[in-house]
Amino acid sequence: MRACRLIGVIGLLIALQIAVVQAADVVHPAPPFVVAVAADGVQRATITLDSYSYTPNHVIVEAGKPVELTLTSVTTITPHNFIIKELSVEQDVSAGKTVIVRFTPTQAGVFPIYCDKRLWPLPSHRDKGMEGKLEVK
Ligand SMILES: [Cu+2]
Repeated sequence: MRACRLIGVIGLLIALQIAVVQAADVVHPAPPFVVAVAADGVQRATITLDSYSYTPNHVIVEAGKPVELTLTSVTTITPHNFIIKELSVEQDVSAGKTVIVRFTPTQAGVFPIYCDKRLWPLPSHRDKGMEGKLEVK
């Protein structure tokens, strides 16, 4: 009887443990980053490029005001790029380098951001999750 009870308690503990691990695995997407408009009217933000991510990966800006994004790569070898096809933005960012891209979105919408680099025959960086979105309001 006692052994049964012990086994029951152990079973419960294991179930709790599994529940805790599963809760930790739930992905909580980072909230979108709303870019502030500076006194000079420019919307400035910094995006960190790593293998294989953009941080933040969801950026919100206003239409009709210039956007200035500082792209900082924190990789040591792997080159990346930053593409927003619909806005004709295509910028290479070498490993460990920082570059600035400037553009002015004219219409509202949600535009994909991605890195199309790939080491053939491996999947592209975008396929490995290196993508985000620019939301224009
Ligand atoms: Cu890349």
